[in-house]
Amino acid sequence: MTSKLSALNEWVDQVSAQCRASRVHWCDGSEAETQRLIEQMLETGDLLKLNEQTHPDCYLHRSDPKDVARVEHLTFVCTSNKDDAGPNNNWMDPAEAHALMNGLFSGCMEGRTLYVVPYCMGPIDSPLSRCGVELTDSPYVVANMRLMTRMGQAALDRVEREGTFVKGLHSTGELDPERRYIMHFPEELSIQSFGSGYGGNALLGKKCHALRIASYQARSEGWLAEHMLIVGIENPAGEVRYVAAAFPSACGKTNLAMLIPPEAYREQGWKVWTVGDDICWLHPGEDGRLYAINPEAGFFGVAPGTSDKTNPNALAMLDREAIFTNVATTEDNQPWWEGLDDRVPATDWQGRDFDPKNGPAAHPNSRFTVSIQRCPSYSDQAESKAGVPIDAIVFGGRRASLAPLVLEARDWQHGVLVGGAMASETTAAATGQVGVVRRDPMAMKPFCGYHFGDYWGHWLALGEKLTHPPKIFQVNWFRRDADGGFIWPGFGDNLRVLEWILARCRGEVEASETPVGLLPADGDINLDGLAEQPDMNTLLAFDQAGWREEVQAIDAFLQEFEPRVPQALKDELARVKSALS
Ligand code: SAT
Ligand code: MN
Repeated sequence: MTSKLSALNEWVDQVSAQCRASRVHWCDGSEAETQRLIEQMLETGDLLKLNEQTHPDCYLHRSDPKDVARVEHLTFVCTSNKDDAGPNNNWMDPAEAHALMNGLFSGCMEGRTLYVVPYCMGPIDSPLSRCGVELTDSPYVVANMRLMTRMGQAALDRVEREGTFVKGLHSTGELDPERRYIMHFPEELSIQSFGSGYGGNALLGKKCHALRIASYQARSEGWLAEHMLIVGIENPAGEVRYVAAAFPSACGKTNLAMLIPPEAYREQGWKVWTVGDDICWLHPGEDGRLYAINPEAGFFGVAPGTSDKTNPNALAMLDREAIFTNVATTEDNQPWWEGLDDRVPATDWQGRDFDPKNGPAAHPNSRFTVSIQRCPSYSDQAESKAGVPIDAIVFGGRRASLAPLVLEARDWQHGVLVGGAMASETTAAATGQVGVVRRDPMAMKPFCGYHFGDYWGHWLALGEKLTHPPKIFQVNWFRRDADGGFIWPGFGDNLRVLEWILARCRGEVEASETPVGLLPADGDINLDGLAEQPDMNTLLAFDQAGWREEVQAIDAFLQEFEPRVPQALKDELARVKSALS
């Protein structure tokens, strides 16, 4: 393999010399390789074995306590023209960034093994998929990449065949937050990440490749790389319709992607099929529809709050062959997190004896990594080369007030405004304050690899090419009452909203018009079988005064992206504004 002179071999040689790696290991993705890596990590303490009886082949990783989330302030997009990165990204001049990173990488792998991790994002034989190679000194990253991507020999064969691939270089360095950078060079299709071992900072196939670099690549190639789950909804007639839905990190994408229908729905024959829970690549098909693939092969899900009640499918897949990061453990060494059940943990996420005075036992952003094939609702279309046809695109945020339970955009152009104006309360998935409302267009604020103005322009242009575009909706599961409690039950009951959405897509149900979009008419959201009737008047209220303020805020937000905001988007906002006045 190493004798074949290729761009890949040259790059591996150059990096291994620069980092002074002690060994180079080309990953084949085999079971035997994984077993060797795991044994080695058990020896070094990188992994701890969990209870073999209750959780066979499950491991716990405790990260450095200062390395537990994505670091948006240390994440850069390095384009030759600063304006191309846009106000939505931190920017650094590519030459400056390379000089900085060269300094950090120089000699950083002395005594360490450099792993060459070839991976494919998307079904291995799909023309919609794209490959990458991550060079890393972290065996934990290798083990996660094996679950999260199609990693190993087949991906390497495709890389050699195609010649082009995304080059990712990663080192945990000294895990020093002062020497930590996640750099993207979209014009070079490359990523360099130093100083963190955490998920989105280190598993480069995920946010770095499949969103930041891919969004940039998708723009020039005529497709979209989005922060969306993909779910198939099967009705009692046995027809499956696919929905792609964007929510910011830690807003329930994993739960929605594998929800269990309410009992009354199950009895009628409704089923839910999981294609993906985080990232979606959308390509226009020859029939004028939009087709989606999930570039990933596994889940990197938020553990806290996952329970038999909120997500039984997730629990079912987490009792075997999973890696847990920063969860707590029980006395008999089972993984545990807040919201799982009422047992009292023995050890917290930092390995200390559990003491509530130290805060939650599991880190609020603790995670599980598991193959999608272990999911009981795994879709038989998840490996489809052509992708699945999308009927509806859903944008969701976490908003205590104003945003109704569900709202339909009038058309694609209005839908782009609805997505572009999305706002949500921040969560523990990124370092920083939690619970502050911030604009998060299409849930892509941390992930769009180029200027948002150009991105919206690309969305609009793509929509024009679709003769059968999906309908676009906005949802909000997180409305709160005067006492601060959630009004909508959420979880499995979200299917009630998806049912309305799909009925709208098929023209089976009317909706009532407001200046900000279409709302369900009274009684059109099916509440049969709900123990408690939620306050639908509040959930579906149209608050004219509140929306007037909101459009002012949206207007001010869009201004930040001038002069690159598409005229059509401004026209759309002007239309909403005048309808509101
Ligand atoms: O960024 S991660 O992929 O680690 C998780 C997330 O924030 O969605
Ligand atoms: Mn995500």
